Amino acid sequence: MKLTAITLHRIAMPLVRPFETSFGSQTARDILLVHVESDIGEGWGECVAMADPVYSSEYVAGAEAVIRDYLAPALLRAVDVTPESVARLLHFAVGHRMAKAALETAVLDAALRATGESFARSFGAVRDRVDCGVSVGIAPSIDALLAEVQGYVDEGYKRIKLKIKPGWDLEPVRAVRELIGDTLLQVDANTAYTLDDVEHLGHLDEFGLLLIEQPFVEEDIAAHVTLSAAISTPVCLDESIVTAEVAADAIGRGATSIVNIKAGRVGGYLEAVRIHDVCADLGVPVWCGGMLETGIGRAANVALAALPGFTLPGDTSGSSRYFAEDLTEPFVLRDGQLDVPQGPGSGVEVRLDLVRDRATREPLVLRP
Ligand code: SMG
Ligand code: MG
Repeated sequence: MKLTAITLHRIAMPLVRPFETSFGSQTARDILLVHVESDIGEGWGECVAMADPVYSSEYVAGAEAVIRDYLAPALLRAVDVTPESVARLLHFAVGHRMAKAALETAVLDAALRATGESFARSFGAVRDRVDCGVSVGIAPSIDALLAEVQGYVDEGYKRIKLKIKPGWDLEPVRAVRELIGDTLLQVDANTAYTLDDVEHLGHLDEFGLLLIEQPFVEEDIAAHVTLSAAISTPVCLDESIVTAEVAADAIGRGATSIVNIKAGRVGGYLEAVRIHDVCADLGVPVWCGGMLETGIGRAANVALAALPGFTLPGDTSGSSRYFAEDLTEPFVLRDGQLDVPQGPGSGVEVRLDLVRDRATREPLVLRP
């Protein structure tokens, strides 16, 4: 396709409740949407970068700047853009995977809408509904945490994930385990621990957790090898896994026995599918992570989670867990599952009225 315009929308979406992790609390999602127009039609991508560079080095204003100044001009200059060529055309810029993923997803959406194929079919999905978990932030008290978890269990979520950090780990995990019986339970530290905490983290073994996600800093694969050998709870990498090669390496070294896949973190859905394939070849289960996406990003995540290797419930919760009103038709949890969109491209329609109402500035239109 020949791209004729790339429009960057910046919008604010209030969260239904604050979401606190080991790196801070957020009450609203500051979102960058990418809209591409081309000679074959249009498509949307959602950039998953957070407002601040605290989950990873990327942040939303930085993603917007690198798209505006470097990435979009490269795609607008190209005579022919395909979903498969986006990564190659953007390879000159180091990193910025979330920014690149948003562009690649928008191009993929446009390409598939033109042929009538869904994300799910194009990725290789094998199911039309996916099991869903929910990520529960650090709470003001154990009682508040238990009330929130009970609400999610009542809604039907198939797995609970608790955010942990030093000082908020064994006690909340014990309390939640007692509350939910044998419902699947896992924890996510978002890099908050160090090797000095290996013995302490070993006490998590008594709670029968599915996994512990990213306890140590993303560059330190070796520390995760040490922890994996020291505890029986499976270690799962999130932040560290940025390419299929890194995934294969970390698995080979015994750093991770389960992998969290987020398309934004790895530069797009094509690389995400490659990571799925590498993990499947190595017999490593994967699950779909989340970045508090609106329905636009969620549609693609749910399609990805329908691939055969995604054998654990994802952080693919219903729209109501995040927003009072979503940017698409809401994703509604039914029996702990979400339906995989089957329409062309992402299969969802963007509510342009809401994109306009929630805009924090005028859309930025970039042309060849
Ligand atoms: O989308 O439900 C969601 C959030 C899932 O916990 C979640 N994501 O490290 O896995 C993770 C975090 C990253 C974002 S925290 C602000
Ligand atoms: Mg995580």
